[in-house]
Amino acid sequence: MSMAQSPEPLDVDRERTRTGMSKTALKQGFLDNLFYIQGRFREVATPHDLYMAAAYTTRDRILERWIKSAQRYKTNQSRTVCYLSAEFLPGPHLANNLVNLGIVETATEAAHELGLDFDAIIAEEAEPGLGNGGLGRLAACFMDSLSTLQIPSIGYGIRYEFGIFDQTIEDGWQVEKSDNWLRNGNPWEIPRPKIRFPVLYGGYTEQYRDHDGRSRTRWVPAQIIDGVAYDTPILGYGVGNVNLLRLWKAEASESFDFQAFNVGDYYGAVHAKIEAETISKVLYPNDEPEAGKELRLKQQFFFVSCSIQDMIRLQFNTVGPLDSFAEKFVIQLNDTHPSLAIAELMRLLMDEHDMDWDRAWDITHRVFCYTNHTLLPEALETWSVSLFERLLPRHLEIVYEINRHFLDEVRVHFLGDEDRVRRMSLIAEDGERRVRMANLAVVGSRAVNGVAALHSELVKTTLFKDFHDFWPDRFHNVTNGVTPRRFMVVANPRLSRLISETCGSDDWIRDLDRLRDLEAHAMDSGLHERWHEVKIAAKRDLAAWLKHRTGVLLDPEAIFDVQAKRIHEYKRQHLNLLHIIRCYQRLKQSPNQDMVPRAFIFGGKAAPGYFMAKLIIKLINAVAEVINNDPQINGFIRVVFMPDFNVKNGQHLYPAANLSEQISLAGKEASGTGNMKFSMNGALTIGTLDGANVEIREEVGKENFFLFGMSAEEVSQRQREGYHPWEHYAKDAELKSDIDLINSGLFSHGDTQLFRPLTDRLVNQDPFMVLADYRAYIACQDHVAEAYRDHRHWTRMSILNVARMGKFSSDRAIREYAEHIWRTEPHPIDL
Ligand code: GPQ
Repeated sequence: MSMAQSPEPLDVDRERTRTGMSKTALKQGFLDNLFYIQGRFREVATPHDLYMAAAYTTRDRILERWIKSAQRYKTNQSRTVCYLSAEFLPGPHLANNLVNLGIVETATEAAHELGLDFDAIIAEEAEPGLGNGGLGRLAACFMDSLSTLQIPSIGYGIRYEFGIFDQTIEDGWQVEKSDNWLRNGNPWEIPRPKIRFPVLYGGYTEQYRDHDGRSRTRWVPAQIIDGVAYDTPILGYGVGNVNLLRLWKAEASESFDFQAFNVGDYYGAVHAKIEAETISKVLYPNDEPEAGKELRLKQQFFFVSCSIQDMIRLQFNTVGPLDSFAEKFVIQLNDTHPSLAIAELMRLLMDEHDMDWDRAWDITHRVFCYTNHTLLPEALETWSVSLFERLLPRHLEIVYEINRHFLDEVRVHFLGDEDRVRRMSLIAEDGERRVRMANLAVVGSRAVNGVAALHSELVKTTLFKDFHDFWPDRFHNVTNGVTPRRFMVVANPRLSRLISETCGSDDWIRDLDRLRDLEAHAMDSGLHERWHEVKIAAKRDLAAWLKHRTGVLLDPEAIFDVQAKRIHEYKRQHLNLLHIIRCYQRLKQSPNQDMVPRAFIFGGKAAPGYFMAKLIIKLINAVAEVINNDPQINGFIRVVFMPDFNVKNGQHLYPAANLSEQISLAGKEASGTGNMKFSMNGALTIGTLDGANVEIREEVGKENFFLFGMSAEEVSQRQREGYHPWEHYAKDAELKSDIDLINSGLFSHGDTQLFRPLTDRLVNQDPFMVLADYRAYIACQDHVAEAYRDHRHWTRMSILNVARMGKFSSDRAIREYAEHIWRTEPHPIDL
């Protein structure tokens, strides 16, 4: 039974005493939960017991609002945004929920009076790592903003039993450990064992005639698996609205099991259970390139099928007939991973709900919208037709039929242009036939958007040029944003307090444009002093954290120069490394030079099968080992790799950074969102004109941004002309000596071959033009160092960066989706 069917109105007074917000109520709730849920008394409670009691006490207070929201949404028949995403990276819930409930101070005091270490309780929570990086974190920021903006919504995804691996560093290499995040239980989720849908795979299709004599298709599957809903409440900031993150867990279908039992195959039945459960077992740890694995396609269809069936159930429960499905729902596809939903909705409408093709297509293409997150060709999903057919025979028929209708239209519009038809087809015919998921997503959606202005432009002019020629109005831009609740209020309470005091209100937390009020104080020396103190305090905290975990000691007075993101060649961590090696060589050559001390901090995971990315991690650690232990360097520069960068650990990083490294090759990073998180916390950016960097620079002013490198246009021109990296290597003596130093074996205990694959690739191919941008990068870094010497000027730039970050709130992004793409309205739930 869904919570939307709660039979009686709430007894508000009873709820208030049970879930009150006063300190006394919080203390009582906490002790009750420790006793009745954890079965513990104070003296024997473990830190984990204390965390669970705190989590349940917080959840109790959210549930009241959740049920109210569900009731209201149901009676209002409100239009609902369904955000389909194979990844969600919400980060630990407790601190964020306390912020959104507005009870951080009360809870801190309550904990203090109970003699508890509040920070330790918060730190106890495991990271729900159900995503790889930016795409999954964006989904979580959007969920926060949807609730805060009071827009009814459901996030649909997979409840992976194992999320993104935990990264440890051993002998400088990344080592992956499985992430058993559910080991100690998950107090935030509510299982809904009765919200369960069958998901079909394999088998064949057959034609039959229904009682009206119409020809119909039946899919006879070879396997049926159940998806069971697990719900996590997503509370908005300072509002009564609570939306739903509904994640599906795969279980063996009981009806299927029985068949095995009946023939006495008990062992086989249990085996089928295990096989069924593998579907939601583990997240694929590839960030951008696709693995193309059968299990991945099964996962995608699994969550998509459950989600569409759930929406149809909700449609019947609230509005009624399916004709208004596209008015009741809008489905946002977070990249192509859920784009099978287009074929699945068609199948359900036609095969299960008796619609003809035209009516079903009319609903389908009006309900879907698609966000593209990459232009990298290797990251564009395609599935071989033979695999697709084996797993989803009915969906292949539907894809062919969509394609036939679509290509007919193209042929009418572009008479005789068969080349164009070939390019636009949903099926790639060169070599092994493959289904192009991006083409399916564009054809099946009424709106397509990129994630930053530059990216959306490139989407129209390169990747989807043919589609843009055909349907110019279908294409939009919505620049990404991040939630200031998580990345400012939760991560950086000191800065948040200072901003609220300076602006005289905390309204900026829900209206980030209000940060502009800081500009009036940008020259105020009192503010400068406190701004500096806040940053230094965060740097001390980070230094202590890193010392404890890596043994490396950083000087809080040094520039904290941070690059934290997935390790990928296009993001160019190795360009950063070349600068570090340059600083090292300079210091070795003239030890007495007056260099500004720097701490180079890296964080990020490499896909386990991405050899070059793993070698980059090894090189970072190898360079760190030599520099940190060189007595001549004497701590002037330090290099450290933060192990296991994730949402939780990132919260230590953003507040402490002085310099944010956003140095991807122009045209390659669709948006980036770390760039926004750093800048919101007062870091200055060194970056290329890529992704959202372009707009960040526009907002903060070019005098407050360290720009270097080729533009996207210059990049494509250079590539057209023919790019020869070895010419840079041959001509630039410093560049040559930096690369030669890597090859000398200095960083690898004399092994001159270890890093050869990396240096050879740079000198011979350099697909991301590291060498072409090297000189400009070094020069720009020299400007950074000079600028840092002028503390007053630096602090002013830092304040202005924060003051001008309003645009990059995910609230602004969601408002744009709501207005231009979804056409949804807020439905406030009063407190
Ligand atoms: N992104 Cl296609 C991912 O994190 N994973 C992916 O599979 C794809 C894209 C990122 C992209 O690289 C960043 O530039 C964006 O800021 C981010 O998605 C969110 O849009």
